[in-house]
Amino acid sequence: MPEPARATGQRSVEILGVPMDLGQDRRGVDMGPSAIRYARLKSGLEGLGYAVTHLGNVEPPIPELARASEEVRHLTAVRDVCAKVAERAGEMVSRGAFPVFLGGDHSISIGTVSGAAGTGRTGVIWLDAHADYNTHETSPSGNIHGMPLAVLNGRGRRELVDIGGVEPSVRPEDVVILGLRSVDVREQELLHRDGIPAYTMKEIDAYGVARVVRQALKRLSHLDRVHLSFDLDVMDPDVAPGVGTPVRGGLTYREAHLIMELINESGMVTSLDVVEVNPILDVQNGTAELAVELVASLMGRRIIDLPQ
Ligand SMILES: [Mn+2]
Repeated sequence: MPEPARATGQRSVEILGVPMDLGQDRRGVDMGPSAIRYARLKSGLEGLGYAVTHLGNVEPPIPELARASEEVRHLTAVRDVCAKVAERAGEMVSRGAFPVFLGGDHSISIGTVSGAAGTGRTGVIWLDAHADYNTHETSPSGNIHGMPLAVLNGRGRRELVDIGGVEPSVRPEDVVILGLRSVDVREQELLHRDGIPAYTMKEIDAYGVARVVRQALKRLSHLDRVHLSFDLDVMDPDVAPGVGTPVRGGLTYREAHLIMELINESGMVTSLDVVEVNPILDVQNGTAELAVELVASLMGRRIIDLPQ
């Protein structure tokens, strides 16, 4: 297994789209990968020194053809797609590339994270307004995009938990949630029971984003690989209107850039999801453009290059 690729330039980045919209109710996130590519993700990364390869998409069935009459909506289809994504993720990591996965709704992370974790112990930063820690038993909606972090921690339907070959895919001490501001009651119970640390918007408001991010990263400093799962709904809807499940009171433009820059400086992140961009709800592709800008900060863009 090669050294994990870090966000330091001069490495290869591989981009895989997963236009999945089966994990939730609103159409449009299936166009997320196109919108993000159209916002010049590839040239942005090339400008930072990366060799960038498009790997195309893992295509889910359209909702009209997927079997919907399951207790957990579209369970079989989501499972099949995530299993394929996990396989691709494992290959990308094994090649020594830095994988970037474009969603699609957040259910794709069941595949991306479990696939990365199949190659070695992997931590997770879950940047999200929601905890995504429901199971089929606690979920008010039955939508899988509200479940992926619980699944990765071994909770929920077996068909999902066993994807990627390592069970559970992650350990509670290897996970942090950042930007949280909307949690269901039973979901909160599960988070407490499993001891998953969550840094909410309250902590960010009270202590400032830099302190919170540094503390979160310190919790993961024992790890060699960390996956960043970036749900655009962590942003305030004023700056990122094109998401399926907006919640007021999110990150500002500047806070988000600072988070990405601090994560870059840590050199810890080795793979990335960009999920929940919904062009139908967006304004002139602004949310996808914001996503690309933030990915550039994560991957090393600086306002100015200072001599060392
Ligand atoms: Mn999410």
